[in-house]
Amino acid sequence: MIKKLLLTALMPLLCARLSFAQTRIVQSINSNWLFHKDIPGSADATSWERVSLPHTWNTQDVNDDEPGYYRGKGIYKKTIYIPANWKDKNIDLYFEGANQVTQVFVNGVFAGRHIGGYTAFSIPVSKLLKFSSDTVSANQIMVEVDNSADPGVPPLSADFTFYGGIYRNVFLVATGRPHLDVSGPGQAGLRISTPRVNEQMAVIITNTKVKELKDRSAYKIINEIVDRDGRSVDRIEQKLDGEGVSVKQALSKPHLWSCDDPYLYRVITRLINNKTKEVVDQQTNSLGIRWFKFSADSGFFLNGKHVKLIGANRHQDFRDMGNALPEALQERDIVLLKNMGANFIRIAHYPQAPSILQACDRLGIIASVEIPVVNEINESETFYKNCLDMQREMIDQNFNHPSVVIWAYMNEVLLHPHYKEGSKERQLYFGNIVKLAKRIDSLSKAEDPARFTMIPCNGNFDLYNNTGLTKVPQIVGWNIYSGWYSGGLEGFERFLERHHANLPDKPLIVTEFGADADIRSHSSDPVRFDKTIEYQRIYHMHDLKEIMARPFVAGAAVWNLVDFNSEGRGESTPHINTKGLTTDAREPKEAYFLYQANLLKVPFLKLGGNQWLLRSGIASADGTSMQEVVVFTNQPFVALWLNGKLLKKVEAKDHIAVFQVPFRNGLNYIKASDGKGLEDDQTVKFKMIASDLAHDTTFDALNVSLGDPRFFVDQKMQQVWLPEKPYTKGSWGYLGGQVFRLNSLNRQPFGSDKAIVNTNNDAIYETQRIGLTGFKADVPDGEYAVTLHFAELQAKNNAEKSIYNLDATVAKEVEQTRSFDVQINGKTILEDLSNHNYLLPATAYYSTTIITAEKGQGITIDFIPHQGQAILNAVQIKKIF
Ligand code: GCB
Repeated sequence: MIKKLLLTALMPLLCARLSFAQTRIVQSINSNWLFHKDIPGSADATSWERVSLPHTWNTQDVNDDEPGYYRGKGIYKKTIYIPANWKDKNIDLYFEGANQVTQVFVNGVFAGRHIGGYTAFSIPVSKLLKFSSDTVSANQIMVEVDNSADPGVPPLSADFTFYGGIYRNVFLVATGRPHLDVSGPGQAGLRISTPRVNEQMAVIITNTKVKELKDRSAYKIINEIVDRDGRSVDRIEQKLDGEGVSVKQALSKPHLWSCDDPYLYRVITRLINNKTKEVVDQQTNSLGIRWFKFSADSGFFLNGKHVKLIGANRHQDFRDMGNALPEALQERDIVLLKNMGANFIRIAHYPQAPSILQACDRLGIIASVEIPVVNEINESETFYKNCLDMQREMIDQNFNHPSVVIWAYMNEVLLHPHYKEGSKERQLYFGNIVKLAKRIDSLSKAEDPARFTMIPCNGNFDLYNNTGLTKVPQIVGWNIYSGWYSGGLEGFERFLERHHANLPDKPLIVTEFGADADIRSHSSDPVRFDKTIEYQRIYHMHDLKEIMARPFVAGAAVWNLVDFNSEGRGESTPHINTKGLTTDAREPKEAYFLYQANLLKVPFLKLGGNQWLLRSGIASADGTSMQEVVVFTNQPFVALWLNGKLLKKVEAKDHIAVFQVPFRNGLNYIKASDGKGLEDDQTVKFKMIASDLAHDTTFDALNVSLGDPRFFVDQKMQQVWLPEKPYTKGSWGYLGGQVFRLNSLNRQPFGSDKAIVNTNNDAIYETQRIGLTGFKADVPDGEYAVTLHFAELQAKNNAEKSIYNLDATVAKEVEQTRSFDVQINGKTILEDLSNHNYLLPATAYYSTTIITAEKGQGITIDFIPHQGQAILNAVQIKKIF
């Protein structure tokens, strides 16, 4: 013991004697690049734009009304200045990621190529650089990146945007000679494993290579493990037997890494010149000591203790930034996850920025990482090779992260079977998928026997079993969307039970479950596909409860932590998949609070409706309007105050306390409290619509979305669109007709999922009333602007299809299905409105008319059909004076 203490005390002194002659230099070269798209013959091809990395060229075009985005080549160039005294160094360019095929040229000479958009790569450039006797010399770097669709490179298709560009950091890495293997700054090139760990001891093995080693007897390795306080806890010197180095160390009573206590040591590997004692090269890696296992019966165990893995998937893009995110925004997502109470992330569908797993290590989030083989494969050796290369690169680059416990591959790979059902080709295709899965799986096990492998499958249980795919990995992941893409919520637990009964030996993770929510849509009667915040909350409440109730479910990851771009999607927020627990700008939705209430160990209380601070409704007899307010909490009781008065105290059920709140016109101050000091408050602006419109001298505006049971809030315009209702005397509403329903799929309670061109308020246009004869509002006398909104939802020509749109069609040509006149207070204001003029498929058309309402006549809108049925998507009545 004394000897050990003495050694520990002396260690800094021993180290202090080492001099750091020519250890590696790692510096980013992100700023001041020039860029252009390489479109032959276009103006873009010659004019250089000044950009900094991370950069993508698709930030704008993924969000416009045009289908598709630029998938082609982009050229980057930059002058780098290399010091004269680097002449004898080994110099690499290290790319953290560029999508998806990258070629690098130095001073006009080809330097290297990398295939795949999501793993890092090093390009050796020493031989191509120019040196002069000046202090520095200019060298030209040119990088050609191509994100064209390529049948040999996964992903072939997926529900996310394949942004092109050098969208992660680029570094110059210079080492002396000889040097430790270089793969990147502070990672890979060196693998640390912990083959034996328990509470008493840990065996730590560091494997690396010494490159360009001429005389092995002249050098040695010193490997040192340093604790969090900077104390050296183990140090070992080792002679070199050759290029390969394997250093074995042991720690007694190691401080274990866990989700609650993510303790990290550092491993410092130094290459020392025996004679001069100089440190020739040095690498530092973090080390988390833990052991884990998955059991098919009882789930996941970390350091011998059961841990239910609950978290989310994460896509890497951000609103208006594409996938080119600075470090701070990468890390912010892991903090978001941690603050949610989560302990798990599925990094899907591709490896992400190094800072993601670094943050997981630091914050104690368990991770699964996977390569981007999604939906389908290409049956070619090139494709197979690229899959295997990606898996190898992914494992190599992320090997040292204690947070990683799973290497995954092939998301929902049987989704696009390419060939006809029952055909031989299809059978062969499935066979090839299974063969490839086996190759990837055995590569993973050979590269890293300590981690588990996983395939995330979609909800077709029989298909994945019958092909034999579920037999290949150690863990089966299921993406289960019961209550969203299929059936009712209860299908979820049936699916889980089915797995357990049929695959009793396979650990199970719910790799995806989720429901879309557009933060502008709300409902007092939420249903599947309505995309309301309330349905998303109900969906997650249900699934989370079922996940928690089953010990055999090792873990689950919500789809998705964040809303993300998927250019091909339509729906109410075109190009955005809104299954996030936050928006693409990371504003939390209610479901995020639901997870906090369920998972956080510290007392938690949060008012829902954070995106519903502008409300509207119809006054009841006492002048108030009753609407639901929910509070998320892990405390037993919640009291709610409205405008300073106690409304009610209720018991929270399943971590939610529900209140009916009588809102009054204007500002409503709401406060929720657990009675023990936890409080949350919000001010809701309520726009009251009088029940007796005719006598409402304060009447201001009425916005109604026809065919729609939801509220739609437009924060920017400060407008709330009310659900439709039939006309009643003294009030307002439609006359006749029915709610538009999709005849083909008939699975939506209302509306269409087409992206509507020419508007940002797609939801308003996606529902409509058809065959109505009129709309009436008994407003007081005055001058009004009446705006009618239309979009043709039924045009028949279906030119473009996307499986990711619930209603999978976008019509290209117009076929005449209807024509009608519109009159307001007896005056024809739209004559022969038809598909041959303004009513174009999935295109917003609106028109405002100024109307004088006098002698108590109010506003009456009549629809007079000539062909087919009249339609109305929305109406706005605004009092001017
Ligand atoms: C899935 C896919 C994921 C999609 C998601 C969805 O099953 O794995 O890539 O984004 O469903 O939202 O449809």
